[in-house]
Amino acid sequence: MSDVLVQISNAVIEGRLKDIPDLTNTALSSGLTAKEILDKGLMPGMDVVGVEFKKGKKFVPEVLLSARTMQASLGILKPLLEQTGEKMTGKVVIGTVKGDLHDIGKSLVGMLLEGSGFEVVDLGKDVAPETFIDAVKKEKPNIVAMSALLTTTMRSMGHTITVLKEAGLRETVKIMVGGAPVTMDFAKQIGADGYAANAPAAVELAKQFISSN
Ligand code: B12
Repeated sequence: MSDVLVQISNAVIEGRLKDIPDLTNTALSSGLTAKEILDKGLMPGMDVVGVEFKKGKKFVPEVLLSARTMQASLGILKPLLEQTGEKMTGKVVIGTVKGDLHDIGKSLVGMLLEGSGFEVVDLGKDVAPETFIDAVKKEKPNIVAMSALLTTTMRSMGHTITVLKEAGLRETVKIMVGGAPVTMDFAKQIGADGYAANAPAAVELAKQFISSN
């Protein structure tokens, strides 16, 4: 593999934010396409980060730094990917549900999804069901991802699914839920399509959703 792609992977793994713009530009001027840099540099780097996080070898601040490094490169690559009409893996609308201000885990999930080639529309925190609905209408995502950290706000996930059903949009998307108090049982109870316990598992689930479509 090209040396600069290995350097890009390593910069992501080590969270070397300040090195990534130069490396990305070097890769582009050496003739590599934006898609090659994404698929063979950034994604393999984020894969390693995901595995190390799962094993407990990396912690949240390090993962966030790696995700920011990847995002800085994506900032350069995105306009080029759009120009060439390259398809992203899929589109995800993500947000922390109404009444809940915890957004660290949600952002981590969003960043890892982006690092895995998904287009991510982050609605932020305290997101009302109606805002999710509007985003589904406007963005036409493959997946809606909801986060809740409070036992009191978990219910808003179920309410959002009900409102999606009422709007006739439920069958247009796969729905995944997560956050510390959320469980697989709860996900089933409210009619979500899946639950993941952490960000790397959320990426795996999102990929499964896309490949089963
Ligand atoms: C940081 C924090 C805050 C910060 C949030 C800052 C921010 N910008 O997010 C602040 C100070 C604002 C805060 C406020 C409150 N907090 Co608070 N907070 C926490 C704390 C310490 C850490 C949460 C966190 O960021 N964890 C790190 C991230 C990376 O982990 P995570 O969120 O679980 O996300 C991972 C997974 O869950 C999963 N995941 C997350 N989202 C999603 C989504 C999908 C789709 C998928 C698939 C996966 C997934 O992947 C993530 C990455 O691996 C927790 C305690 C804890 N240990 O969890 C309490 C905690 C969540 N807070 C709690 C409480 C009570 C509150 C307050 C009510 C306190 C108060 N009295 O004011 C307020 C509520 C404000 C509100 N309306 O939301 C309680 C909740 C209790 C409960 N069972 O409901 C906790 C558990 C603390 C406790 N032990 O009492 N809090």
